[in-house]
Amino acid sequence: MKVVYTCFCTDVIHEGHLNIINEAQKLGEVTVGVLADAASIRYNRFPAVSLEERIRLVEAIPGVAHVIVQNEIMYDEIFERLHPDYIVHGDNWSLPSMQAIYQNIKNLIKKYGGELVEIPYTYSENVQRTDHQMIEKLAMPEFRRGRLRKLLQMVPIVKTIEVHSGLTGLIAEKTVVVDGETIDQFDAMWISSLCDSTEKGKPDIELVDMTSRFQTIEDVMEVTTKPVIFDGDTGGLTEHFVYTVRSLERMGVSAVIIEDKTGLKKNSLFGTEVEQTQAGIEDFSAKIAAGKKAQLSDDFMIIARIESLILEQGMEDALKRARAFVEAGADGIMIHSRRKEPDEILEFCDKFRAENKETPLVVVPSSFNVVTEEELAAHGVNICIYANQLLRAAFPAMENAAKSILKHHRAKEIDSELMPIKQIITLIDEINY
Ligand code: SPV
Ligand code: MG
Repeated sequence: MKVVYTCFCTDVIHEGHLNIINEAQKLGEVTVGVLADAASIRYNRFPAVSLEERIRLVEAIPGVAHVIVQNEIMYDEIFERLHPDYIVHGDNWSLPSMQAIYQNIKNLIKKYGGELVEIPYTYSENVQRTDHQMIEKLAMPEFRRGRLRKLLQMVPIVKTIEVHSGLTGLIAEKTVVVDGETIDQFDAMWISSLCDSTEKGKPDIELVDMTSRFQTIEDVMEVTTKPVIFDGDTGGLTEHFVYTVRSLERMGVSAVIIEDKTGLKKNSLFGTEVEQTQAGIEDFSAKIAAGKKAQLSDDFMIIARIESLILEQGMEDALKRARAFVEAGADGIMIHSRRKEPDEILEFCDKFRAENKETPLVVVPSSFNVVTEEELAAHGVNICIYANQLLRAAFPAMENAAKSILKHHRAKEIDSELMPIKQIITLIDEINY
């Protein structure tokens, strides 16, 4: 019997998959690989059902002899293990990620032998509808909210990018980078107070009210599926914070991060150049505890952000606060710094991890941007937030376009640096009905 292999990365079996198995069966004994969670997240999308359920779905297809787990997107381990005579795959190779997979299979066939059999992809109305339903499920508040906790179990570090609008949400949702045989994308989105305020031409001093901040969340959520972490500033009055927690939960936000400051909050990257007051440990612990008590869902997270290093209060103060805030019920700790080097952040992480192995750690490497995700993960960091880069990328590009038009009294000179009109009018998917 010939060894025939195909890999599925899906939550639902539709006629396209059945067609692949049908064709594969004609070639020999069929083994199906089910792509593991961590690999699915990087390549395609977050799985809406567990690996065990996905295995059971595939096992139930007539004509499937064996089901195994494919741990990596690339096929190296599969060739080493099975030496397949045939790799059966849909012929939808147009995306850069698919091109990388195609090249990988071709290279492995050169090394191990075997043959790639391409099956015309089934583009039926039913298949497209099933695909859209799978994506829509991920966007539902109940499902989206719990995704951050699941991600924390699945990936070494949750890569989070700042978004402040529907458009930036789409960038976070859809940007995939293929680097050789590595495929990568962001896991989650950060609704930054700095960027949300700046986008509205306002200072980052809790001036933009919650109703307006919630509208930004809605704008983002309407066009995305990835989990949202909300920058809750100081959380405001405890009496107000408990309402914020409920609203965020209801919207499907996964976590709020509140910082231990009181009075007029200014952006942390000003550090001690401006007057800022750190909240007392007891008061801030009470705010966390009140939020946790008000929370109704199990999966929402309240993360406490410690400003001791920003306000030059020292490492011991930061650690003391971390202990107290975890004790008060915080589901995670964010530690911040505005130093160019990551030393004090890494020192905090090492010291915190020495006494606490479980509580997720969050870091925002805006100033200490030399540090890599891998280094952070090695020091026990679980969530890395790129807190303002999309907004900072957009502003100089827009200002440059404005200046060029003023200088040349026409728009021709800047046009080559702009997105083509055809591309912008077709950028947004329309709903077909
Ligand atoms: C934000 O993005 O609004 C933050 C992070 O709070 S920082 O600007 O570094 O304070
Ligand atoms: Mg902020």
